[in-house]
Amino acid sequence: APEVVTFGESMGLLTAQDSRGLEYASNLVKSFGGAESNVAIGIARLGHRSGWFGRLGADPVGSMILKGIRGEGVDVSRAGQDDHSPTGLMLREQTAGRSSVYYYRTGSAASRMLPEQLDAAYIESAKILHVTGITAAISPTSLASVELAIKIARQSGVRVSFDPNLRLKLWSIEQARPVVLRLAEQADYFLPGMDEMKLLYDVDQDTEVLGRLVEQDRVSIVKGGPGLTYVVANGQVTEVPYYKAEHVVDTVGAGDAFCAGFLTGLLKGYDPVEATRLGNLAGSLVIQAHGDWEALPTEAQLDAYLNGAVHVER
Ligand code: KDG
Repeated sequence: APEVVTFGESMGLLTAQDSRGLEYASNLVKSFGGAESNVAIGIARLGHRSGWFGRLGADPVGSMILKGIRGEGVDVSRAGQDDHSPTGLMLREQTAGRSSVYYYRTGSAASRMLPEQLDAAYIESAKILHVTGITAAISPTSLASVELAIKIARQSGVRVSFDPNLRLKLWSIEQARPVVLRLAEQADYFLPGMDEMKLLYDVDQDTEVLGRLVEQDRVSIVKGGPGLTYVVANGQVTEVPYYKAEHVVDTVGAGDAFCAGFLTGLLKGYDPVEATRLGNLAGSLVIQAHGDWEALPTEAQLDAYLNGAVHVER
């Protein structure tokens, strides 16, 4: 059985290969992405068992995604393809250093997920359930599924990890705030970014965010401090510096890589600070290549990096 179970929407990803952007590009590169499947792939690459599920369309893009996630060693036995609704898509462009995404996911198969489709025994058999605010945002039934999955996990002693992953193209901050804060309260591990926390709490300073989190009875890991991640646990804040990334090419996926590294650290029995170091390292590696998950490190790559090995292949 998977050690970490996660679910959500994975979509086809088409990226413009032209610095003038999607309007002018003739060539788009095809891949897929989805915050939760990115995390599941990251955990599998780091040598632990993960499971991802979600609804996809019974269409070529859905089949590509299912095979892609399975091909990375993630258990997809609870995922399904629906005949009547399509796989969602996202289009992306990078122009003058700005990365923009356009979603085509309204009415997607994933957004039609129903709580009654959850396999409770599958969740109960995991050590950690990982969920995100994207799944909460895409539809009321999808939010109900997140809430039920958390309930199932808590009742059976499965730890709950929650990344708010605010996507303001999916809902407004006013809509997101109460839902995300309510879900965070039910998590053992809350994994937001500092920018997200400032929006959620409507404050300007890191210290204001940390001051509120430190009072709460859970482990909060706040990514995106000045060159560091804050670990808030047992009434204390610890700063864990980033690893230096030499060539940053695509920062999308950094948060998911962090989650994958952090959760893998927990599975290895690390404390939250040690697990955060692993998260930071995975994050710094994924942003040095294109794609949301393609450059997620394997266990061997991490070991080589930590041992300072310079790799020359010829
Ligand atoms: O974290 C990266 C994700 O944002 C990306 O893979 C797509 O899940 C996605 C979303 O909804 O934006």
